Amino acid sequence: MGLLDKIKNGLTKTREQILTRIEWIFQGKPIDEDAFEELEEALILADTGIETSQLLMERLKERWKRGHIKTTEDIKTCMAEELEKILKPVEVPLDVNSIKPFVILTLGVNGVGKTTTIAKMAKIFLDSGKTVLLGACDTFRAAAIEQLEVWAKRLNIDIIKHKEGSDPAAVAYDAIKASVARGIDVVILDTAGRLHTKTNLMEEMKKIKRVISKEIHNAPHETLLVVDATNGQNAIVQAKTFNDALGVTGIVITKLDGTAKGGFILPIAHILKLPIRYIGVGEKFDDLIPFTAGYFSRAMLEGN
Ligand SMILES: Nc1nc2c(ncn2[C@@H]2O[C@H](COP(=O)(O)OP(=O)(O)OP(=O)(O)O)[C@@H](O)[C@H]2O)c(=O)[nH]1
Ligand SMILES: [Mg+2]
Repeated sequence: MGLLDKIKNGLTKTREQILTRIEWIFQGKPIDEDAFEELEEALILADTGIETSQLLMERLKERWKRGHIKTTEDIKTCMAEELEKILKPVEVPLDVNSIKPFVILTLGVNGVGKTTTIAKMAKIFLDSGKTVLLGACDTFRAAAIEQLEVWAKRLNIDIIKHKEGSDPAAVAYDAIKASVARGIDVVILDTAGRLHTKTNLMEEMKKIKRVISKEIHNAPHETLLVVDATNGQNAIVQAKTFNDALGVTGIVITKLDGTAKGGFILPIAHILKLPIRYIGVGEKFDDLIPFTAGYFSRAMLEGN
């Protein structure tokens, strides 16, 4: 399956909801201001956010007034084009080539898909010829360390771990030391899924960052936040909180395959303006895909 088809497949629920709405709103009626208003409401329901939905509709109405939109097909095409314009600025691929070791600190609340995403990213880097080391900084529960170990075994790469309950920053320190000593290209640190509302846990993440930056100037080179698409608007709140506390440099959006809330990517792009590095559309290794605005927009609006 090609990348576009994979994304289309993953975005089926979101797309179906939007397309059904478009058909329903515009079917058998002339296209008028009221119809655009209804479409705006439908977008808000698809977690596109009020501000972003308004912007999108303004742009669509402008194009309608200029005579670009005469059919529902025109609406889909123009909407995909406007979506792409909003998403384009956050299409910034993660480049791990310039620095060695390139340190990635992975963050996110409970169960969003951090550990799985780390394994998928490791596979992408390995496939491009890099050496990869994992750091098990989620010491919150023993199962978390074991889970990362299972992935490392499957990928045939090393993992740095301590015992359950030990200091996550100490694991990070050892992982950095080991990656320098072993000449590793990319080191990826897993962290505990913590509630962002508990300040002491944010402090723990800050401590990890401090320890890393003392060992390698400018590290972590990527502070990567993982958010779960099924959380919709709540994922945006998480992104704001993590960004304010820790300075997020990139986002991965997981579980787009399980939700009709894919529209929440728009406020992430338009309001938070954080680079979207990858999107997750399933549980398998090759279900993590580099984000591109063009493919994503087409997958949201183009039928199969
Ligand atoms: N459908 C789907 N499932 C996913 C995706 N990414 C991760 N998952 C699943 O989400 C569940 C949680 O993933 P983990 O990687 O353990 O999440 P985590 O953030 O590390 O969780 P904690 O360590 O408990 O905080 C697993 O069952 C994954 O297979 C995705 O893109 N699509
Ligand atoms: Mg985990």
